[in-house]
Amino acid sequence: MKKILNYIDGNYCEPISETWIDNYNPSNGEVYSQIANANEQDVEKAYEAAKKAFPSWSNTTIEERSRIMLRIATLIEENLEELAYAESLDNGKPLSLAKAVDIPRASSNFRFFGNAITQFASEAHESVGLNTMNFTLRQPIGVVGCISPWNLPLYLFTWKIAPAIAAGNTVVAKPSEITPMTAFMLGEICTKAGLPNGVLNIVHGTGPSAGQAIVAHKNIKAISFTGGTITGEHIARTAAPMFKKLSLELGGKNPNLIFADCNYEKMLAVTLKSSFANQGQICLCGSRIFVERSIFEKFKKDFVTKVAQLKVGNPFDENTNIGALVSKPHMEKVQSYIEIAKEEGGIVLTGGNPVVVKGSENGYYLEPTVIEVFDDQCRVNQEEIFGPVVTLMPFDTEEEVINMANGVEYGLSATLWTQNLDRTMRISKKIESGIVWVNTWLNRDLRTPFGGVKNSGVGREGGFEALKFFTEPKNICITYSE
Ligand code: TXE
Repeated sequence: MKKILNYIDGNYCEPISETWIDNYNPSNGEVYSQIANANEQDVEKAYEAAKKAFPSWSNTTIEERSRIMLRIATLIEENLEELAYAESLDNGKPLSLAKAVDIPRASSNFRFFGNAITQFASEAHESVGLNTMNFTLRQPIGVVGCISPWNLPLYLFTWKIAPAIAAGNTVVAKPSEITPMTAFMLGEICTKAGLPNGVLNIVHGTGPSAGQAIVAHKNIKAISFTGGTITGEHIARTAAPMFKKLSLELGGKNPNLIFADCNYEKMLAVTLKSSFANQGQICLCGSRIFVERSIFEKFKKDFVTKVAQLKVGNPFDENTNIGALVSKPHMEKVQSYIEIAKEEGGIVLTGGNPVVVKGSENGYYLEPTVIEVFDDQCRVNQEEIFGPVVTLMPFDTEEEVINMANGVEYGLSATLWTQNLDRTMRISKKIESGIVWVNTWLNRDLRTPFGGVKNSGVGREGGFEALKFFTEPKNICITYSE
C-alpha cells in the first residue's frame, strides 16, 4: 500500500515511531494509503532541518527566491492532471473542481507570492528638523509553522507556505491527516524546482500529536492555522504563553442576503454554487440564505428545483456536481444537523438523505439539502455544519436582515444581492465579517486581505498582509550631523 512519508531536509523519510494512520478514499470508503504518524520527535527533526536552512535562505536574494517559487508554480501546472486526480481521490471532491480550482490556485499561490515579494517594501519616517531618519526593517521571523485543513487541501496548504518562504522564513508544515496526498507530492516538486533542503519540511499525522508538537515548539515563533474554531481556540491557548505570532482562519456561518431588486438569474446561479460548491465544505459557503419576502416563495420554488437537479455522484464521473463528503465522521456530523433541524421544527424542502452511488456503495454521499427555518437563533442557523446543507428564511426590512446576518458568533464572509448602491454601502459597512461580496461569491483577488472577525479568527492573510505576518518589523532610528 502507498505510504505517505514525511518530507524533511529535502528527503522523504519514515516516521520515527514507525507507526501509520489509514487514509480513506471517501468515494468508496476504502483505505487506500497509509500516512506517517509523526510525533514530537519528527517535528523536532523537521525543526532542526528548518533551523539549519534559515541563515542561507533568509539571505538568498529576492530574485532567486522568486525564481524558485515561480518554478514550483510552473511544475504544479505541469502536474495538474496528476495532482487533481490525487486531490479528488483523497478528498472526494469532483475531479472537475480539483482541476479547475484547487490545483490552479495552488500554483497561483506560489506565482503570486513569488512575484509579490519582489514588490514588498517598507516605510521610512523622516523626523524633520531633528536630523533623524527612521526606517522599518522587515526581517523574516525564522522557523514558522503552517497547519492546514482538509477541505481545500493543496490550495490552503500552499496559501500559507508560499508567503512564509517568500519572506525568507523556513517552514515546518502539516496538512490535514484526512487529506495528506497532494502535500506529500509537493515535496518532490519543491526538490525538482531547486528549493534548498530544509526550507520546507512537511510532517504528517494527527492534530493532537504532530500538530500540537508544532504549536507547542518553543522555537517555532509563528503559527498560521486554518481549521475549526475549537481547534483554533486550543492553538491560541497553547501559543499565547509563548507570545507567538498567530494567524487563525477559522469557521464561518455566512449569510447570503438576497433583495428583490437583484439580478435574479445571476443570483440564483451563484447561490447554487455558494451553497453547495465542494459539497458545502468551504468556510466561505453561504449557509444561511435570507430572502426579501416579496420574492421568497418564488426563490424557494426555483432554488429547490435547481438543487434537486444537482447530480450527486462519484468524483471521477464528469457529470457529477456533488462528490463525496470528506470522511465518515464528517458525514455523520452533517447528518446529525439535519436531524436537529427537524427536531427544531425546520422543514426539509429538498434532500436530507444519504445517496447510494452505483459502484461506490460505501462512499460518503449526501443529497444537497435545503431547510426552511423559522427562527434565526435555531442551532442549524447558529452552528457551523460545513456540508451540503443550507437554511432559508424570509425578511422584511434591512434592519431585520442585518440583525440576523450579524446574529451569530462567526464573521467570515457575507454575500449581498442588490442593484441598489446606497443599500450596498449601508449594509456592507454594518455587516460583521472580514469579506462582503456584492453580486458575486468567492471572487478572489490575491492582493486583498483575507480573514474573519469574531469566532472566525484573528489576523489577515493575502497580499502584503501575509508578507507582513511572516516578517517582524524593526524600527531603525538613525541620527546624523549636518
Ligand atoms: O478540523 P481541525 P476538523 C470546521 C468544520 C469542521 C470542523 C472540524 O466545521 O466540521 O472544523 O474539522 C490540525 N494542534 N472546519 O476536526 O481539527 C489538524 O490535524 C495543532 C473549517 O477536521 O481544526 C488539521 O491539520 N493542530 C475549516 C487542522 O488542524 C491541530 C476547514 C484542521 O483540523 C490540532 C476544516 C492541535 N491540537 C474544518 N488539532 C475552515 N476554516 O475552512 C487538530 N489540528
